[in-house]
Amino acid sequence: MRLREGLLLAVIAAVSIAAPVHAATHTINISLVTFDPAVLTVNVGDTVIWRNNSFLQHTVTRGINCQPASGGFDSGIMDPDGQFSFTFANTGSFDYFCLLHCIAGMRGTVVVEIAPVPIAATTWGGIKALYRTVR
Ligand SMILES: [Cu+2]
Repeated sequence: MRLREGLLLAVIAAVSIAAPVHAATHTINISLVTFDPAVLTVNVGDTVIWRNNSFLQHTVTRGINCQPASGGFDSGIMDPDGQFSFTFANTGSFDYFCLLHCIAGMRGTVVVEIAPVPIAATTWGGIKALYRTVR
């Protein structure tokens, strides 16, 4: 009986080992006067990189209706081939625009969600267990 309990504890310990956190990196391409994709959904902790693939200067400025938000991210002027990155630590919907071309409709949104918790199922002999991997 003690041996079986010990074995069960060992199995529980094995599945409790933390899985590595995999924060993803996403790219938004800037071409002419558009952000592509204009709406991007990511998970908390992910990083977004905006790459200026146009021949124009642009900015990535947090705000809505062409009005910068206080305390938001701002790339400043990005020259052609420049890039800007930002890591999203909180959930929410983050509107942004280009200061130079907002009137022309150069706007985008990053939607940040909580990463789904993976659920796994395993069977050992007659024991079936559901567990979540620790992130
Ligand atoms: Cu622009």
